Amino acid sequence: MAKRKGTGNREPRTGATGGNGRASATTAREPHGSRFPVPGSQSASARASATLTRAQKLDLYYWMRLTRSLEERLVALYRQTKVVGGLFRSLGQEADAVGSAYALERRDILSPLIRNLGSMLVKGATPLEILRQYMAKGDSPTRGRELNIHFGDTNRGFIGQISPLGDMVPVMAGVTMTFKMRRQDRIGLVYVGDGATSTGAFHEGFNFAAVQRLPLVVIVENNGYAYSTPIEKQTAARQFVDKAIGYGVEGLQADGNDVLAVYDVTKQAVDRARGGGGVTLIELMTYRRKGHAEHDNQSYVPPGEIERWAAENDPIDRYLVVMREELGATDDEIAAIDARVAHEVDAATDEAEKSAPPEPLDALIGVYADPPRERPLWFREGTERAVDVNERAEGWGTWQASRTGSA
Ligand SMILES: Cc1ncc(C[n+]2csc(CCOP(=O)(O)OP(=O)(O)O)c2C)c(N)n1
Ligand SMILES: [Mg+2]
Repeated sequence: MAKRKGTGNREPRTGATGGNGRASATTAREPHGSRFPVPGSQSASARASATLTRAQKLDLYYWMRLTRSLEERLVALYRQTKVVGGLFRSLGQEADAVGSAYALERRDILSPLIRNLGSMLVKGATPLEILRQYMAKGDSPTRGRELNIHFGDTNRGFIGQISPLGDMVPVMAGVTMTFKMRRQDRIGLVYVGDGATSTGAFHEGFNFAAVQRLPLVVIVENNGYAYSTPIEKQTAARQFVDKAIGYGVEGLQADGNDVLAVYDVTKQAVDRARGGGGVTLIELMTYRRKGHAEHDNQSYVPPGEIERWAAENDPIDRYLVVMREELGATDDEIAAIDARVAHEVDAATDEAEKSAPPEPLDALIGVYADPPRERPLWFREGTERAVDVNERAEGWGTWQASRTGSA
């Protein structure tokens, strides 16, 4: 009888586990009975996060809360039609981006995707930039020419993503190759979704980075879906971390909704890369609680699945338990962080709302070294004139003729 595959890799794991059977100094912890175990209930002494200060651990909460609140604000703006283009949420996945980016040094570079807003915030992107970018304002980082979080700043350590899935893997292979060739003590981190692992670009980039032993960490964020495609239809592999075997690199897997486990497993891979040990593939087990984008009604998701993850495995709810029980965080302390986040998001929204839309000529700036100056507004004089004067080939007849059908 054919073995049913796929469902096994939807179960969240606890902590970090070696995924490819190779010897690995992981922070492996035995799963216990609970389906969604509360983090921190295991021995924590071997964990890298054990060396984080209390303030740093509270910081992790701040970044996750900021990510969620900023996205919630974006939803409100989207419904007011103030967001231009799609809106992509990381609801329920905030721990992945935040915990992993937190394991990097300032000089390291990461390449985020649409669900990694939190990693950009950790790296220094501001809520104001994000809001202006989503609202396509003239003073947004890309002057209104690119949407959502498609912008980068190498000084702050995040590079601008492009949409074709998997393509950032070869890009980051190139980035980390420069680190290696220049003998710089820097590493790179690239995020991909489960869907992106099926692309040729992912394979080529990964293989190249592995062969060259580049200082690169590849995070596969397994959130169960690539648009409407569930992972059972994405891969015949039992789990994504198994792909590490084929590339000859270390593979690790962690509970992506446990921010400390994400930090631990990323720090382990980062340290290996920094020490010359090459690429690590990390599979983070999480769940996409919203549709691919705000317009997607998730009709393809089995009933109850989203609600179950929301009720039982929310990364912020889970971390609040850790904060209270292990860090002794008080209600007042938590409320103060929440209030700080609310204030920052409100202030950034007020500021972003004031910004003007881009000027038409902005479209040319940064594209041409010497942008054309003559008749800058020809395209605003009407489609008819624009087509006739600039595009209509001789022999096509006149505009008027094409409209009326006369020769
Ligand atoms: C090569 C390529 N094919 C298709 C698309 C359209 N597309 C954009 S996002 C997406 C789903 C991505 O799923 P996954 O990689 O799992 O990331 P997630 O959205 O779950 O974070 C698809 C199919 C694309 N951008 N690039
Ligand atoms: Mg996915």
